[in-house]
Amino acid sequence: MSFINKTVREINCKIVYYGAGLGGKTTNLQWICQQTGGNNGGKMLSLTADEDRTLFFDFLPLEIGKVRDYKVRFHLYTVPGQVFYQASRKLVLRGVDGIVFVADSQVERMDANLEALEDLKRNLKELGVDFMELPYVLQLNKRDLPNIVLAHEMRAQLMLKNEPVFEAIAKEGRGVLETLQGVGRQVLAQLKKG
Ligand SMILES: Nc1nc2c(ncn2[C@@H]2O[C@H](COP(=O)(O)OP(=O)(O)OP(=O)(O)O)[C@@H](O)[C@H]2O)c(=O)[nH]1
Ligand SMILES: [Mg+2]
Repeated sequence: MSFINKTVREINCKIVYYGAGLGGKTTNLQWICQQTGGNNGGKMLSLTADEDRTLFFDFLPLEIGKVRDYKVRFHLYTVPGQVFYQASRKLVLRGVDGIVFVADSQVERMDANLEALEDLKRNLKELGVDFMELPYVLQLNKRDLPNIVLAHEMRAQLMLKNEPVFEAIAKEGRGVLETLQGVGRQVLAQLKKG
């Protein structure tokens, strides 16, 4: 559901970082913003509450290049992971073109990851989005911490449809751009089809 402006020949694609609270969604965008700042990156807008928890969303526009003479821009968003921001998450998902699910690798966060996945599937269904057709990648974040679940166990529990999986340490920028490229490639492939 990319937004195509024929007059100025621009296409805006919406990519949403989804996942449980404190998983590292905002950290991913901060890293991307740092890496791209000034060049093809725009300014990052964050609406935060106490202790930097996302209140409504973060937003980062990125210029990607051209597809068939149209300038393509990715609009990166994060949702607020805290359970009680359910309504905001659904709003942010409106018109989504691709999703990065940021899973927290810590043993004690696996239940929260699973709950966030259920929440994602429910919201997409309510918005009438066909998840099986949607560009989607899974990121296993916080691989630097000691008490983490083995990657293959996380895959077994969290994978939904044979999606690409990326291990990451978002705090250090590891795996962050790979994850973005993973979902971006799928979004561009959909665009070219359309
Ligand atoms: N050790 C470690 N800490 C991380 C990593 N990525 C993020 N963090 C930390 O985890 C905390 C939460 O990160 P955020 O990016 O704010 O998490 P969020 O998913 O946006 O959280 P909400 O906005 O509440 O949904 C911060 O203190 C980050 O520095 C990582 O790979 N390793
Ligand atoms: Mg956040």
